[in-house]
Amino acid sequence: MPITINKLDAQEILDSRGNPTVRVYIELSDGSISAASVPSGASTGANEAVELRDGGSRYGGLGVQKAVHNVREEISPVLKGRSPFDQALLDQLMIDIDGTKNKGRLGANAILGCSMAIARAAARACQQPLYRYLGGSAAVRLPVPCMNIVNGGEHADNSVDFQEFMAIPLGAPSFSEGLRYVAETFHALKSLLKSEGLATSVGDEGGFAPNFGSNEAAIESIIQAIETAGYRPGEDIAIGLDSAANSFCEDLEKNYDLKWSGRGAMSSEELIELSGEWIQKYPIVLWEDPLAEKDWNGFKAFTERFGDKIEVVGDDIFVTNTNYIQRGIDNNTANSSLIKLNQIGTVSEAANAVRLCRNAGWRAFHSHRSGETEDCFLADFAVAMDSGHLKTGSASRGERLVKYNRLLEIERELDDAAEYYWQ
Ligand code: 2PG
Ligand code: MG
Repeated sequence: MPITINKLDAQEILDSRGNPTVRVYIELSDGSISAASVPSGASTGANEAVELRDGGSRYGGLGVQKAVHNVREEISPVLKGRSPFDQALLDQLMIDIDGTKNKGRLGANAILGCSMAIARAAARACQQPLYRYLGGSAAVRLPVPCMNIVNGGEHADNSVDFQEFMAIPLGAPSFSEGLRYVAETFHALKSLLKSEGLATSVGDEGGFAPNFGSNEAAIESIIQAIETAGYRPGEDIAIGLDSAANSFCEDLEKNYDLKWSGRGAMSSEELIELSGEWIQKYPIVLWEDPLAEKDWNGFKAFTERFGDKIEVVGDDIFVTNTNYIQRGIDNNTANSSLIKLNQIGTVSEAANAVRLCRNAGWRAFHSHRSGETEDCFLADFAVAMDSGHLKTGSASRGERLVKYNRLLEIERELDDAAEYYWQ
């Protein structure tokens, strides 16, 4: 008897910020039950797939009971009796039932929960780990862990304009060694902050969130921490940034405003000029959202200037959507796209986005959301897609560590077959 889907069910749970999110349960005809939980962002792109929220007063309007209802009443009856191994077909069916361009009727949170749960259940039915089921036998590369050790922007209540400062262990010989390099740097940074009388409390993604005087001060402290931990900046550990520039550009006409850095308003050209000075001065190898999502021309100018030296990643501008990524490829807007499952809403569409990047000679950078759960789907997905790097927060907060620990587990399982390299 071929294995089929018996039913899907869902439940409202809480994410790492204490806000409601969706967990989906799937039951197969072999009696197995698998589950998956959906993350949620704070600095979201305008064109992301829609997270369905209930509104009203319950949980400040953030409840997801409608999405839960849609899993039970709309999605489950249609998927019942179908094969869990037809991921692309089932994802397309859910897109069709939803019937909107942005998954706004059923909710991308409802659809993604089902899509992830289906993949997990199918892997289990094949008695394969999820990364092997989704990626095949060639999926043996562990991603370089780009660890976000300083949080700012919309992820912390501090005086730092940029959202993320990542330590990237590109010179490490293996994933576990790379993770050790950046975890040791995290601890060195903590001691350094303490000695300077700065706060060591953490932001949404587990990175420190002190009141640095400027973005440069944050970068310089990280470089010092890398050295104190015994590593060579730029060779063992390099720097990655996510400016999340939407957050300091309310309106393109009114320019960018790095308010905490005391530099005031500046044009796209001036911001690119300043970025160039920092790229000269610091060992930066990756820069995400250096400009706002509407600033396609600025992105292109930035990529023309620095794209041969560093990875220029589009997050809010591409929202893991192949239509926007294709436009970016056609216009040389960047040379890499961030990949967030819930920005697009199905596993198949996220995998298509990765393939599109690869075929164009771009990189694909896998990412968690600032609101996360203990689900470690992302770790398996990043290995399956062979994209070579991911970001899933700092060396603190369980919802971040669970992904790194899952990658350690995968590395152990792959043993001598495990690969690790930066490009
Ligand atoms: C980002 C993400 C993840 P959020 O901007 O890259 O770090 O943040 O989930 O808040 O969009
Ligand atoms: Mg981002």
